[in-house]
Amino acid sequence: MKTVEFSVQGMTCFGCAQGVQRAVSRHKGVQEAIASNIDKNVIVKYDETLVKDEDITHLIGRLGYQATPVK
Ligand SMILES: [Cu+2]
Repeated sequence: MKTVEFSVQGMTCFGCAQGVQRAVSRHKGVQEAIASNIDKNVIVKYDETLVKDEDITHLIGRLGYQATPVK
């Protein structure tokens, strides 16, 4: 398991964060996702044999937000 913080541009309210959190949580290999419109991020715990950072950034991108892994 790996935990990565992604900074996310464009989540302007709690509803945005909830939508991102729900979608990322449901992605295969993701154990937990916690999104915050206040911190403008989502913290994702996932199995790195099933998911890559890029899969998460693409998923969030399809929802209309720009995500970048924080190294
Ligand atoms: Cu919103």
